[in-house]
Amino acid sequence: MIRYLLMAAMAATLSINSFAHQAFTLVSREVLTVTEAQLSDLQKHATTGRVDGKDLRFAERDINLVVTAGPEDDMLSYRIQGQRNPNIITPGDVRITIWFVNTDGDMVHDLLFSHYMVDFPGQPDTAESAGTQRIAPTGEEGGPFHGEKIVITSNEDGAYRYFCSVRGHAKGGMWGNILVGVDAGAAPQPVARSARRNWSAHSCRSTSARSAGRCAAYCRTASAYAGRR
Ligand SMILES: [Cu+2]
Repeated sequence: MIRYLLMAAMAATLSINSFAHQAFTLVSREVLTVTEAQLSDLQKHATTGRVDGKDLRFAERDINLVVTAGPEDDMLSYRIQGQRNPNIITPGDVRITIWFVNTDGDMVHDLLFSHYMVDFPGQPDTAESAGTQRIAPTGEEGGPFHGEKIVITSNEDGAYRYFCSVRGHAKGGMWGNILVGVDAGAAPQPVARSARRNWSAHSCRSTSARSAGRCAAYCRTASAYAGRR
């Protein structure tokens, strides 16, 4: 009986995955604790992107990033290569290893990647996102810091976002754009022309996803785009 239930559960999971659209897949996750010195060492070995205004552009398909959250004077933001919430621009079919470190003294943060392309509500929808778990704050000045090392791979070219799912954080500005295999020039807001084709490929077109109400807001945006074509 238990075996039967297990199989049924597995079948249900598989059928969900068959229509779910995840922009990124989480390949691995590893808990991390780093001192300030280790953090700066990690930063020295990260892949260097080309900074161009708000854009942080990478030529590699295999990228190492160090992402920190919440310096005390600007808590609801990320820093990558010294840039605040940069647009991460990568080639298609990318694999990104991320050392996410919470340098905030008293707030929990996470780092999620998804196809979220509407304004963030107080509590963002985390369905179909991939990223870290919520990481505890330092508690003490100067660390050691808590974090997570994750590896994610892109599933489809497109314009996506990274954000913090803690209530109020993304709405408060804790998010950025990530463009995979599409070049939108400056900040892609709204989604750049070249990325539009990805809307139609999205699972919101599937009745099951729509009726599950998983991405209603996303679908509204998608049809708004379709209407403007
Ligand atoms: Cu946060």
